[in-house]
Amino acid sequence: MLKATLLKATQAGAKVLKEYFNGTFEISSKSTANDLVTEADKKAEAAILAAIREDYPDHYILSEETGEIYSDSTIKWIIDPIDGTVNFAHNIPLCCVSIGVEQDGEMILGAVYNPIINEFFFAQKGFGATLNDQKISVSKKTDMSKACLVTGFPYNWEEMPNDPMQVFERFVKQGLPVRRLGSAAIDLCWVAAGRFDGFWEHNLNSWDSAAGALIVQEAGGKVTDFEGKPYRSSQRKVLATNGHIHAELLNVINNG
Ligand code: 2AM
Ligand code: CA
Ligand code: CA
Ligand code: CA
Repeated sequence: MLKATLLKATQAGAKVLKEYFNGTFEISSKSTANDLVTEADKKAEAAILAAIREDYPDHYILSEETGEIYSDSTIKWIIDPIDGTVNFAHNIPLCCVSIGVEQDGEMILGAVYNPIINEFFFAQKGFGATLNDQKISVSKKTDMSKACLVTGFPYNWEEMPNDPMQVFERFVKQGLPVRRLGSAAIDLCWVAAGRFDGFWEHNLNSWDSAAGALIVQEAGGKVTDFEGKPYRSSQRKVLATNGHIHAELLNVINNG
């Protein structure tokens, strides 16, 4: 069963995070000095892939450190072995395993587990979202001026529409609290749990958002790109809210 395999794979990855957290491990840089990968990312990924392969040897896999393992299966596993690697490398307990399962282009299962503070988020399409087996819902806030928001910034800075710094500035200048945790998957789950009312980020990869986006939707929230189009795992720009303040946030992102 897909769900059982997802849970098993998430636990296998999380076990590695827990073992390595606060310890000593090898850290290397990828594209830039702060584009990090640690021994733990690789070990967690290996454990996750082994758990999936044991049950489904021929499913399509997309995982951050390994890349794409192509197959013509309709099931695609979208994996971030550690989301929040920079936090992890600095002993900041905001990091997680994030695994989403997509079928024919639609997210059907998502799990995000932060084993350091023991928060396990899960969603199955049509069955709601949970945190440690308790049902969760997005916030009820309808007034953007009272919202608490979270965002993340791209690492490889480049010219792009809706310049991230200007978008950030527009919200901050309106006096809104905007947080920056450093893990997009956790940001999304915290929107799902109603801690934040909205999240946006400009340049995400599918493994950052796939599981979290389904968790937000199943918690009653809304996830789109910056044009307001429904979430697809391939999109780079992601806006996730409780639904009530979605249009207002889109407006600030696009128009100032
Ligand atoms: P990661 O920890 O898996 O790399 C926060 O803004 C998000 O950006 C996180 O989900 C983080 O995922 C991702 N991120 C961190 N460093 C990055 C980099 N150098 N390039 C692209 N994404 C990065
Ligand atoms: Ca990374
Ligand atoms: Ca990530
Ligand atoms: Ca990662």
